[in-house]
Amino acid sequence: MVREILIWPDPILKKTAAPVASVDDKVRKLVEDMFETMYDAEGIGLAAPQIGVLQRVIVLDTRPRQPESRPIAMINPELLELHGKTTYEEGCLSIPGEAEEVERAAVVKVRYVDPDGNEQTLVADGLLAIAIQHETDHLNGTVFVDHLSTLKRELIRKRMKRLKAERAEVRPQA
Ligand code: GNR
Ligand code: NI
Repeated sequence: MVREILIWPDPILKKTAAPVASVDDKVRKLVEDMFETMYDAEGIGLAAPQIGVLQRVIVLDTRPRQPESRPIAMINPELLELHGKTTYEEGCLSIPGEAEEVERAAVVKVRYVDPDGNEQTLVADGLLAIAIQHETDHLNGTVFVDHLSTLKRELIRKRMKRLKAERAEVRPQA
């Protein structure tokens, strides 16, 4: 099921998500909904808080720009190592139409539990490394505009306020 994606600023997007206690069918259904929602919105990643679920679950698929990649679901991801620096023009499905350069680590080592309940570790670079950091930020109540200057962030806040007002006019019941 495609779920609705929250638009920033939203109080849910500022909260810290809770660890998943056990990987059961309910979590697997959440992962399925998150992949459907991410592909529907043509994103390369999605974090559970973006659909209003405050649990530490993210999905990723950077194949549009890294063909050697594959869909990945991470439960309780933990960044173990960060190496180097890179900048990339980031966007966010919760901040539509905005894109700004953000500095991140170039390479990350991440430990997570997969939907079968098995612990995994992955070393990632390129866009996947950036997306992992962008998604783990969401689990900690942070979005990419929190890495920008106050001036840029407040301009984007105004544009999102206008976007929300326009959407409310077009879909009064939503
Ligand atoms: O779809 C997305 N594209 C993207 C581009 C550059 C850096 C990060 C991202 S993640 C974003 C999807 C999203 O909002 N995930 O939380
Ligand atoms: Ni995002």
